[in-house]
Formats: sequence, C-alpha cells, structure tokens
Amino acid sequence: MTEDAVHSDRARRARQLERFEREFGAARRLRRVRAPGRVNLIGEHTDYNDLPVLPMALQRDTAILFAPRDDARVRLVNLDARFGAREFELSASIAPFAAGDWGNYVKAAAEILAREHGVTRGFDGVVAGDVPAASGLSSSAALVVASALALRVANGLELESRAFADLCARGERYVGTQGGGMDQAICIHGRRGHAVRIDFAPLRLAPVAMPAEWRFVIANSLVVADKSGSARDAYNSRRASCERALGAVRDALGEPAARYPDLLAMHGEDELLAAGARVLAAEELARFRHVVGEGLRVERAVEAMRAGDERRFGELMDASHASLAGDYAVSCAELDRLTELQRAAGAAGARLTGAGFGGCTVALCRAERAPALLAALDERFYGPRGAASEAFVACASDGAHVEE
Ligand code: NG1
Repeated sequence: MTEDAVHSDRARRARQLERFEREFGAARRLRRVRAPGRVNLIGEHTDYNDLPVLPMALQRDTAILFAPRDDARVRLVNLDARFGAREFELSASIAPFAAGDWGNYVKAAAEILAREHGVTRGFDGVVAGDVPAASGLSSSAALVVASALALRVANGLELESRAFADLCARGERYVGTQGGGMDQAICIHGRRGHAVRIDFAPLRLAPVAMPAEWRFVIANSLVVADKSGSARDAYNSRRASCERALGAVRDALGEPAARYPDLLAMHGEDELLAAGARVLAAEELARFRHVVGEGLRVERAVEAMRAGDERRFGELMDASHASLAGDYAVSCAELDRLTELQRAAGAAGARLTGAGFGGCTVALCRAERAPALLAALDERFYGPRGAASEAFVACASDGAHVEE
C-alpha cells in the first residue's frame, strides 16, 4: 500500500469503529473482513461459456467490521449514506428486498450459506466500500464475498477457497443475474502484483506476474450499467444465445456433450466458425464468433504478458473491444469514446471491462505514460461533461481475507 492508501484505510477504520459503537454498542469482540473489486484485463463474456478470463483484484474493496451474534439476525449499516440500514433473519429461503437493493447482495451470501452449510449465527456489522457501484468493477461480488466471509467467521465454517468461490458465484445469482464465476473467483484468489488466468468447470487459477513497467488505467464512462433492470435482461439474453449456439454447433459437428473449450480444442476456430455459419442465424453467429475469438485472445494475452510484450497485449485488447462492440453489441458511445481517447493518449490498447452497457474501460500503458493518459481523460472526457475525473491506475492486489 502507498502511504496515502494506508492513511485513508486508517481513517476508514476509525469511522467504521465509531459508527459500530454508535449503532450497536461497544465492548464486543470485533472482526473485520475485506474483499476487493476487480478489473478484467481480457476475456469478456467467456466465463459463463467455460472459456478463460484474465482479471486482477483491485486496491479498492469492501470491508465489514462486525460482531457475531448468538441468534440468526443480520443487522447492517453502510458508511455510504446512499445505502440505508438493513436487517433480516438468516434462513435457507430468504425473501429479497426490492430489486436493486444493496441488501440483496448480503442476503445472497446468507441464503446459500444457510441452505448448503446450515449456518445459524448472524452478525451486526458496518459496511465500508470504495469500489464504484454498477461500473463493471464487481462491487457486487466484493459485497457478496465480504458478507459470506463474515458469516463464515461468525459460524466457524472452514471452506476450501475454490469451493468458496463457487458457492459465492452461485449465491450471487439470487439477485437475478445468471453470472459466470469470474468475479467471485478473482475476488477470493487475487494476488498482489499478478493478474490471474482463470479457467472454469472445474475452477483453475494460474497467477501471471505483471511486468513491472505496465500500468492499467481504469476510466468510468459515467453510464450506469443497471444490473437489476435492462442490463440484467440484456446480459441474460446474451448468455442464452451462447447456450443455443453451442447446442446447434455441437449437434452439427456430432459432439453432443462438448463444451466451448472442448470444441475449440477438437476443431479449432476456423472449423467452428464454418460450422456456425451453416447452422446459426446472423445474430447468434455474431455472438458465437465473439465468444470463440475472445477465448483464444485470452490464451494469447497470457503469453504476451509472460513475454512482457505490451504492444501485442494492447492489440488483443483493441480486438476484444471491437468484438464486444460489434459482434456482442454490449458497448455504448461513451465506452467507445473512452477507448479512442486512451489510445490517442498513448495507450497500447483499450477495451470496455466487465459486462458492458456502461461502466468502465481499461487501457494498458507504460508507467511513464500513465500521468499523461489520466490528464487527457480529465481534459477531453470528464472536463467537457462537467464531471470530476473517475479514472485511476489499477494496482494488482490480494484477494479477500479476514483481517482481524
Ligand atoms: P460485471 O457486470 O462486470 O460484474 C458480469 C458477470 C461476470 C462476467 C462479466 C462479463 C455477474 C455478477 N458478473 O460482470 O461473470 O460474465 O459480466 O465478462 O453477473
């Protein structure tokens, strides 16, 4: 952590403690858990197709200061005044708050832990987070994982880390998005100074060291990706298209049980796209083309990172963005504009990150170029919109943990 970060973390702890004592009283044994947001460097809309991704955990996170209770009540307040106090009873079937309510991410963790592991003890807690919400940086997974970790501590529940990631991924579907497993896996398995290549079904994790002179700059488009409304439906419909496309192509190739990675390994990209072109309608073929190409780009990006080949990694990011904007149709004018500005300011490559429909972009540049890139975004994107800059340099961080 930089000195600034240490100071602001200390200040946040002090505010959390003060709030805890005001809400719930003093003199209890307090614990604290933290779970980071993430930025995905490449491999978008591949996780739910069992194809790889390459994210890293961020220095921004969600922390919960809490005291376990002897009963099943969960009581929470949030340091962010936009999010009001919430409470509920732990059980294997918990009725959700209204759609989009922040408390549903806590209920998501609680319901699955009660159902699958019989946890019965709740907690009183104060939530403090600095991952921007609804921006493709997984503030949602950070809250689900932090809540699940707090409940595990309260109930003395040991779990293997991959099983825990899988549980949190399934748990988060409580909110209605049929997400893949990337966010929770990186939130739990992030490693300082590393990106992590993640493969699915079964979950496999391979840290890749970040070349020392590389910097990833994240910029918020200021367009809110509404994950409890239209963006959720658009996301779920992409996922359904990919499943239908898989079904049609594997039937055409006579491989009834194959998943995307099996098909790629057995037939290669060209043969798969040719088969797709025979049996898929135009829109489904476009979705299929994105997924197959993006899976291969992740493999190539991992090689480029290992080789320190920034130019190659940047080209793959650009190709990823073009495919997400064209074939997958999940970009928007602001995301496109940010990627153009980042390239013009000297980035090796830039792309939207996360599900899209708004949220953030990520760009790769060398360390010495990062200040110029941030200045260009301020001057040409945020300034004209009368907004304060929402761009920052990502710092590859450790995954979720119990802090005290
Ligand atoms: P965001 O919208 O960035 O949290 C979503 C999914 C991921 C993955 C990406 C697209 C959830 C919780 N997360 O991420 O699993 O599919 O989109 O690559 O739905």
